[in-house]
Amino acid sequence: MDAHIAVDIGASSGRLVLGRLKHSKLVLEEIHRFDNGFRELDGSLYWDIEHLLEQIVAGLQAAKKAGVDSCTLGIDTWAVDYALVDREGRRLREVYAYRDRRTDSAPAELEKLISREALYEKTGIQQLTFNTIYQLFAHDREERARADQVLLVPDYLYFRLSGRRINEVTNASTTQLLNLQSRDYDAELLSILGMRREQFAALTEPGTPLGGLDPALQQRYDLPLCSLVVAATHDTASAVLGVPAREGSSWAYLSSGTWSLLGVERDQPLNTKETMVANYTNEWGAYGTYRFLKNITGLWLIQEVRRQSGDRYSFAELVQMAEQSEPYRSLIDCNDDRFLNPPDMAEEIRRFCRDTGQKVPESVAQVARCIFDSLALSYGTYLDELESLTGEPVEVLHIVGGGAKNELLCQLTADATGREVCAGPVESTALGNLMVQMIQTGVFRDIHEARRTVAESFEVTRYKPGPLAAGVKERWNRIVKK
Ligand code: LFR
Repeated sequence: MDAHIAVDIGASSGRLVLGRLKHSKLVLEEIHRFDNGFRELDGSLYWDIEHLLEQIVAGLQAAKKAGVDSCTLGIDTWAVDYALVDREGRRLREVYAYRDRRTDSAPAELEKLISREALYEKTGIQQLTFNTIYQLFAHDREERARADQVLLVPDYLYFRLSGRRINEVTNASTTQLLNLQSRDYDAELLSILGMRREQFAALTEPGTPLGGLDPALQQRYDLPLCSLVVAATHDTASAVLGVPAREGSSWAYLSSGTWSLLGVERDQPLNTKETMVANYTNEWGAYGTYRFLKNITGLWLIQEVRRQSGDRYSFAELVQMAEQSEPYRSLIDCNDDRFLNPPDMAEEIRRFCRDTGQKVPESVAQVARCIFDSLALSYGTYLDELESLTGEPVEVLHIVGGGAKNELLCQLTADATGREVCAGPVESTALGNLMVQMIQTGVFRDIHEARRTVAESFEVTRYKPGPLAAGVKERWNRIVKK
């Protein structure tokens, strides 16, 4: 089988990408792209999961039209969100979106039942109000008890395509319910939630073959013959696999999309008191790795400014406008909770600047500039922190994902981190998804060979650090919460 398809769905868009090895190079072709986003229904935020399924089917039909008769298929999406299904596999309700505010008080409530320290010691997962543990804790009790199984979003999509139920591990770790020692769901945490182990499926490693599509689906829609392979279903896990890093070099990654995930790949978790206080996570990776990283509110800031201005400007235009705007005029603490899902992002940014006694960004250009400057400065702060927590120097920062094509942000990042930035590939998530399929089918021997091939197949752009304007770091340190 020489055709491989990655279904890669992020918070704002999804795509089906066809990957093939041609003359020792990995060649990608986007065969279908669609919008994604959550919407409000009766005061709650939900994803339109049926829309995603329809789009996967439409993408597979497009692949067939393009001449793909048989292929392997892997799926990745964002993390933490879940479907509850009954014994027959019927969904009990729409899938909540993680920015829904029903979990605001959940961390404090749960802390009455288990301390933050104990929770972190067991799981090594950073505290984010939307982790599945908090979402399940805040979920309607009766419905939670009635659920036959909890399937995270990509698990659910695999289930709907094949009828098979799994909990893939890279994503399952973001539930904050897995125990690092036993490498399974933690019995105490489940009992705090009033849940049973059987309500979760078997933990399944990336690279596990899952058989074919549901035959009824395949015939009804005239789809290619697909062999499903379990991808690293958490998009960030796939994105990190797709980093074209050289073996033995000291590198960190920044997976830059709706979120900015800044971290290093390790073969052991690091869950000390210090890493807990600094709120770093140890998400499980493919092939025995851990992603030691921090979530930084990423391009979501600019995506929301754009959306709320009625999509008046393209992203490229916003970057261009920001480029011509005064640098470091106003700065925001990107990880302040107020930016999680405000009704008006530009207004919230202005309010932050007002509250912290700074010049207020008035024009869209000034708001965009404030976002890019602040993101870059965040990366600088957290990269230094990361180095000191791991005790290992980072020489190169690989930026992958959509943010890698934002030249302004890449240069600002090189300046703010004082490190060489290697930007690209943009499609690292789809690549990571494909790499697992290609390792499973024997195209690549292992992840090292796959990464070497990615490095040889895609151009990266290098940015050398320049000097930071005087006084910027001091101003930044004053406004950012530690
Ligand atoms: C990125 C991502 C992050 C996760 C967030 C919510 O798309 O998967 O890794 O923390 O979305 O699921």
